[in-house]
Amino acid sequence: MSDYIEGLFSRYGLLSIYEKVLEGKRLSRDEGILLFNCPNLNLVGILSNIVRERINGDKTYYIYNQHINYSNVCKNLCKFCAFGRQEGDDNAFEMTISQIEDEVRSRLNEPISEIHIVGGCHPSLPYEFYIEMLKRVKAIRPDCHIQAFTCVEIAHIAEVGGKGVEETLQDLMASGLGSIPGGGAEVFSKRVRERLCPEKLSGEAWLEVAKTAHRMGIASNATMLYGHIETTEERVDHLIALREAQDETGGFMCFIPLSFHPKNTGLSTLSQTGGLDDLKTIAVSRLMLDNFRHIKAYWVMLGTKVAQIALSFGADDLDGTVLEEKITHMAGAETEKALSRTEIERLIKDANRIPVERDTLYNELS
Ligand code: V47
Repeated sequence: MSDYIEGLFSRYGLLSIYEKVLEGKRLSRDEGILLFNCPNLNLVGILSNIVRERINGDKTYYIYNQHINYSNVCKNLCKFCAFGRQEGDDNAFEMTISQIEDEVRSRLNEPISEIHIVGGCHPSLPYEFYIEMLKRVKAIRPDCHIQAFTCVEIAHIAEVGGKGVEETLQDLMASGLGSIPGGGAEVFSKRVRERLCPEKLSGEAWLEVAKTAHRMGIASNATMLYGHIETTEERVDHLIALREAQDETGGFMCFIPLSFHPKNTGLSTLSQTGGLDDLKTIAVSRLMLDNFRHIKAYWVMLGTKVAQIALSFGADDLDGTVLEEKITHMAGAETEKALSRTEIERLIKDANRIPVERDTLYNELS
């Protein structure tokens, strides 16, 4: 390391973290907070890039996927969400199974490997709807992996069916569920949840659903919604709770920090996160989550420009082609709604990384 860089690490109190990162040692809560508070983004980026390249080299993963949001009707109505609606509201929608089938059929000519299905916690859709939806999608595209229902939805579907989480997961798996996306984690802090989403599943319960799934052999992702009212300490505690859960089960594939989009939400007076916070959050996540293999820069929320730079700040995954995303765009995102395979590959190559198309479980496709 040059004297100049060493001087900088020393000036910002990061020398011991640098040594720990080189030795592959676990970082503490205080070190996580120090990294978030470090005003020199480049230094945090250098540290995160060491871990990124040690785990994934130059590889940058993406997937050819399709998103389906089957309904925005939700009993939780979280303050940060522009997507959820009460039953009967003007903009409320719920797709019928045959509309969902049509949406899947409309892209049969594309080499999609994953169908990502999420919605609100609908108060009146019956248990059988979820089972039937999976079965019909799987019947049309048996080759596709279905990643569906956040841990919050799984707990809700279980409640609707009057069943336990394990039995519900067994039923969903038997109907075509392959894995679980990372949404609904928000920030686990009780303080934040009481203020922003008091009706929602607690952080502890979210983690319990994820760990139950992992023990049954169902892999899942994890997210953190940042850039609203959470403190730095609450971000770090969220990451540590995920790290501890991962120590127990090893079932998380990927972590996705989600930048808060305030438009049309109950928090619309807040500003959107800046590129600096976005990159630092990705970098610190990479450094704290030493037992997660993948960190995703979700371009739908970050925009393609920040997502591309994030590939040097810890991220090794760009998600995918995504078409018809509603959750972020209803919250005012002005980012693209879909990217072609060529566009994603160009973004990755221009960042001097190697594009690798993957399936949901991170098997490399040719
Ligand atoms: O659970 C809601 C978040 C999530 C807003 O697992 C918002 O690979 C920003 O989890 N601004 C859904 N975020 C999206 C999600 C996801 C996306 C892509 C890939 C994966 C994966 C998971 O979006 C929600 C919530 O945490 N959200 N409202 C908002 N205004």
